[in-house]
Amino acid sequence: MASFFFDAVFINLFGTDYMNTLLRIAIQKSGRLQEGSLEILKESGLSFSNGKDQLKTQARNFPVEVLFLRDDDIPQYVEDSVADVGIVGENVVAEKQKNIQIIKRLDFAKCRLSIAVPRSEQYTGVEWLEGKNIATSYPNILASFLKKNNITAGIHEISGSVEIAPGIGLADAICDLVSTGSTLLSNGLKEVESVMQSEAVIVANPVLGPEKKILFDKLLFRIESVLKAKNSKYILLNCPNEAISKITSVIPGMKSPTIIPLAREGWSSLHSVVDENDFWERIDQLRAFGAEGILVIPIQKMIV
Ligand code: PRT
Ligand code: ZN
Repeated sequence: MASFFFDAVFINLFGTDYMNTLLRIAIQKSGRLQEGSLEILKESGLSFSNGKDQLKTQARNFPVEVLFLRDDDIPQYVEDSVADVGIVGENVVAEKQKNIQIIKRLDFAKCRLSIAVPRSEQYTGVEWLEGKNIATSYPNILASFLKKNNITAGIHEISGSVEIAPGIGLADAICDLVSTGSTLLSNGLKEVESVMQSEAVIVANPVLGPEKKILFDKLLFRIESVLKAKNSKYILLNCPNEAISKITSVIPGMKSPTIIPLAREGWSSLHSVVDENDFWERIDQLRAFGAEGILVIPIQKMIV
């Protein structure tokens, strides 16, 4: 009975019988990408269990199977079509050089891949690296950075604790991920070159079949709605009627703001959407134009 209902829902939702087609999504099993990956899928309406020792699970309400993997393996699995799509750091995508496409940046797990040297060194510029030994877990990215800068240096590949390499005499410099910079600081290193910026991305196999493509487009549409909502705030304020046009020019909203007259003569309530990034600047302008009683509310989903 439960299974009949499940199949019937798929047939109704997608217009065709998709019960045999599952979109397989690979996400990190545990680590820095796990929480953000689960959050974005769950906020996109997917309901599934994610027990500690689970290798895969099927969503209860969308034809998706989630695979829990090591992040380094995700590009290979997507290239081999073991997974159709995956969520992984741009740094890993660039390093692994697989035949996969970056579809969307996801605005979490932001970091940079940087070169760092001991704080005591007089770093004069990229030419300082000539003839030096650099420890890294990202030999391919580092090699193309050095080539681009016409530097010949030794690349010493290590898989973890890269930051200790100069201290134990293993290398002159390191090339590693940095977010707050505190790991470099506590190991007596300073960041001298930024090699690449990175964040979590959705990657896909470039040749998804037509049924999987439909499922992926549906999921992507939901993910985009979640991301847009995260970057926007719903704003309500009161203003004198003569300020409406100036205020509208500052917060034009999705199409145009909603304006509702207040019981108080000559005043209106104005509702709109404002971009998170220039939020404080806008608020200052609104106050200068006479806006009062400003309320700002998070948006859960945004369908434009
Ligand atoms: O087990 P598995 O192989 O799946 O995980 P992992 O241990 O290889 O990866 P994990 O979970 O550490 O990182 C997964 C991804 O998170 C990376 O590939 C990046 O895309 C992203 N990310 C974002 C980071 C960082 N920020 C980060 N700060 N990955 C690692 N770090 C490390 C960095 O290597 C260094 O040791 O954190 C330290 C620096 O941090 P700060 O804040 O001190 O600068
Ligand atoms: Zn890893």
